[in-house]
Amino acid sequence: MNTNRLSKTLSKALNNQMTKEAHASQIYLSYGCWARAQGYDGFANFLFRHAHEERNHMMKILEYVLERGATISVEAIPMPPPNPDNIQDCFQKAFSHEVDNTISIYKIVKMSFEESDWATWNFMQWFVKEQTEEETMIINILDKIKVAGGNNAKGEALYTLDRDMNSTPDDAELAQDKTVENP
Ligand code: OFO
Repeated sequence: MNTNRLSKTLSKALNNQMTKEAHASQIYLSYGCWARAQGYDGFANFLFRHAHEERNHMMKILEYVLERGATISVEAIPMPPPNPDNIQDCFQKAFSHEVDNTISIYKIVKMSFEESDWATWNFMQWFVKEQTEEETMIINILDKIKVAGGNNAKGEALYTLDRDMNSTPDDAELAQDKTVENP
């Protein structure tokens, strides 16, 4: 009896996405190491926490594929890119990686829609929301870096921002959760 509930194409796309999430984790890990070496312990703390989150995303996809009766093939994770030039560059690059991942998530959503695989479509909605949160979160951090001097951020402004990053939440509040009392 065939208990596989995923098509070949979706199974492959989800497998690839799993590797992409693992790659995202390695990127944050690598940027975190770079930040720590620069003395930006707060930014490093944030980036390490985020590496952990991306690893969790990988695990969610792995669990889903197995739950649907398909198979997983654990593949090699590409090398993370070279170190950023400065803290603004670090988060600009992180933002580009997130946008690239969002595009990949949207492709799977589209594929599941075209195949009328509503279970996968529904599963992927969690990732759509997560990507919106992550993009928003990095945009917010980039705004703060800009206030602290952008590419030339240094001194007390950068020190304070770095210290605040230790307690920066892992997820941004989205527009749909805002109210007039709490804009
Ligand atoms: Fe997996 O959420 Fe970012 O990339």
